[in-house]
Amino acid sequence: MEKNFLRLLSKAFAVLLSVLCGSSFLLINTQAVMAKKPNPPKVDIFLDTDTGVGDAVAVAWALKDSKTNVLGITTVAGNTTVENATKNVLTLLDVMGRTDISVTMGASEPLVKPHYNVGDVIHGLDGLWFQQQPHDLSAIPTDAPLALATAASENPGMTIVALGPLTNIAQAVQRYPDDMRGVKIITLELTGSETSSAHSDPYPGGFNVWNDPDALKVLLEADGLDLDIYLAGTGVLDSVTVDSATFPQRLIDKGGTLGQFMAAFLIPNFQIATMGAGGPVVMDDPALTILAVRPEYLKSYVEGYAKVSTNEDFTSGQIFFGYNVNTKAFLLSTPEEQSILADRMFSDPNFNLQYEIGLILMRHPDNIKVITEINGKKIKKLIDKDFVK
Ligand SMILES: [Ca+2]
Repeated sequence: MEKNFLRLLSKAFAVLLSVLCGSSFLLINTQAVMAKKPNPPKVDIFLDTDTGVGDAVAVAWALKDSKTNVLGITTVAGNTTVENATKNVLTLLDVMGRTDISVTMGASEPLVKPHYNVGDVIHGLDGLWFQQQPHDLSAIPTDAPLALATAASENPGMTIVALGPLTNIAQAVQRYPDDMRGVKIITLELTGSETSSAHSDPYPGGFNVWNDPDALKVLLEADGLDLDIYLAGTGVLDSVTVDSATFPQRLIDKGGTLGQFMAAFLIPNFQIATMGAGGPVVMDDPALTILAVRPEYLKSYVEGYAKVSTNEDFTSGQIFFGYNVNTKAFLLSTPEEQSILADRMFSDPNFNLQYEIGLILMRHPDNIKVITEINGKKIKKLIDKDFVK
């Protein structure tokens, strides 16, 4: 009897133990499952684009990336007309089945300069090497500054990836300064590639800034708005390349419908970009977009004060960037003021050069961050991985 009781007791204890162990196992397992699938918050970006071949790849990458949330797209004249840029974006959204993304057609020409159609040479007459599908634009909203400002006010600290001339963004800052306060803007690019220095590149401030230097000027002079402007420095994106022959072929073989669509406009673009010679091609627009949503790949930048030439001559769009005391003071003062200081240095016994330079530097805070180093290898891998399975 006692034996039976003991046996029963030990059995009950065993059951209790197994239940306890089981439940704690369950508990641990639940925690493991919960730890396994944390929902990483997506990075919100707004795309402003003059699509354009490179832009199309960048927009496609952003829409495919699981960590990126595209708040909206505005279009601008640059690589092609704004109507073409808009139709090209709409074509891409159709191909990707992402017609849920809002598109607003923006500026048809720069703030001051006329729109030049030189981009046709590398993007084709429609801006996408004849891959554009017809679209009726009559129902597309046309107030891009309002679209940008609305998104900025609803998403404080929003990042705008500026893939085209900065016209829409400058107009948004002019019309809605309070909404645009604190916006982060990441854009191309100080000069061309490492093989074309500031002096040999035909577009000394990059094609987009050459297109609309007055728009960059508006942003650089937007005092008190705390704009956080990042500009890719000279050659800094040059390590992000794809091979002009194998990449389109792999898109065709393994990239599905989107891959075939992209290859159709990349092949002629790459032929022109390499002058038929083949070899690597820099993917600067996708690289810039990736930097906006993967800040860990942005290894270093230099903060300073910049001015842009708005002269209608060969300096148009050239960016002068000062990051040390001397260059900043030079950019922030006129030659007349510099002459007066030189005179006073030898005539005024109380003259204090450091104090005077300090006063000049206080005229304007730093207004730009120039990206100087990135993790190009990782970015390159990401482009390859996301388009070619
Ligand atoms: Ca562009």
